[in-house]
Amino acid sequence: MTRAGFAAIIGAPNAGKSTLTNRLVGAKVSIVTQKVQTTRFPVRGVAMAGEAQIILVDTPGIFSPRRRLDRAMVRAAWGGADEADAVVHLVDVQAELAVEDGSAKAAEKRAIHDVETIIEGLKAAGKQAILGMNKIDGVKRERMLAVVQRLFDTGVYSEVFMISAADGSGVEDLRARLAELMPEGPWLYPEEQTADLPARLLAAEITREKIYLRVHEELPYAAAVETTAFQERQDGSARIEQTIYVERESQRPIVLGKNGQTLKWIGQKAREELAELLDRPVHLFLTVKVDERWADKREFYGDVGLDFDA
Ligand SMILES: Nc1nc2c(ncn2[C@@H]2O[C@H](COP(=O)(O)OP(=O)(O)OP(=O)(O)O)[C@@H](O)[C@H]2O)c(=O)[nH]1
Ligand SMILES: [Mg+2]
Repeated sequence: MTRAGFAAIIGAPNAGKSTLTNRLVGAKVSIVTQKVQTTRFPVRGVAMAGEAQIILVDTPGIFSPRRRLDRAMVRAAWGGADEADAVVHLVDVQAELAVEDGSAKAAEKRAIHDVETIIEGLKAAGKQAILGMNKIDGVKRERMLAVVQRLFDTGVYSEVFMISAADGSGVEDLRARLAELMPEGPWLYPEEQTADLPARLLAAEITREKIYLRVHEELPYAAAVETTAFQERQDGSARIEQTIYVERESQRPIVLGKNGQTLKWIGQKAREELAELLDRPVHLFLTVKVDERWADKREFYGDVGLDFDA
C-alpha cells in the first residue's frame, strides 16, 4: 500500500527550513542563504520514504509582517500548514541558547519572538505540530534539554526531533515519522520528480540566491529577479534573460560592483548552477533595473502564488 501527502515546514526566518527540505528531498529545490526571509513563497519538494511519498512544503519564515510582501509571505506560510497532513515547526536551537546565555544578536532575539508568535498561531488553529529542533550540530545535548522542555510544555507539539539539517543528524528518523503520517493513497508525483517549480521561476530563484550570498549585508531589504526570456536553442543550450530589480538608485552600484565585477560573479555562479540543474549549457544575461515599487506590483504576486491582498 502506497502513501502520499503533504508535510509543511514552518518556522521563524532562518530556522533552516529550506536546508531541511533540500536534505529530505536529496536535491536542491529551495534556495538557502544566511539572510533572513530568503524563501518568499511555498516551494514544494518531493521526498520518498519506502512506499511513502512526502510532498514537503517549504514555507516563508513566519514573523511580524509590515510590508505587503511580508504579509503575503506569512499568509502563505500559514496556508501551507493549514492544508498539510503533517506540520513540522522548525526551531533554531542555537538562537534559543544564544538568547538564554545573553549572547544573542538582534536577529536571534527576533527569531525567539517569532517562535512565540508561531506557538500562539498553532494554539489558535488548534493544530498539533512536530517540533523540529534544528542546528544541533556543535551544541551540547544537556544544554538543549531545557529549551526542548520549555517549548514542549506549551502543549502544541505532539513529538520532538533533534536534528541538524546541515549535517543530516536525526533527519532519517524525522523522514520515517513523516512517512507514517502520510495518508494511504497513490503517489501524487512521478517517482523521479523532485520539484514542481517552473523552470523560469527556478532560474530566477537561483539568481536571487547568488545575489543574497554576495551582497546580503549591503542590500537591506532585498531584490527581486524576473526571468524575461527562456529559450531552448537548436544546439541544446538554454538562453535565459533576467532582470534584477532593486528599490533604489543607490542599490544599483551595489549589485553591479566595481567595473561590474559583482554582477559578473552573480551571473557566473547562477549560470553554473543552472547548467547543472537543467543539465545543458546555459547562456545567462542579467540586467539591473531600479523600481521602487516592485514589491507592490500585482503581477509579481500572482506569478509565485502569493496573495496580493493579504
Ligand atoms: N549550523 C547549522 N546551520 C544551519 C542548519 N540548517 C540551516 N543552517 C543555516 O541557516 C541559514 C538559513 O538556512 P535556510 O535553510 O535558508 O533557512 P530558512 O528557514 O529556509 O530561512 P527563510 O527562508 O529566510 O525563512 C543558512 O545559512 C544555513 O546554512 C543546521 O542544521 N546547522
Ligand atoms: Mg527558506
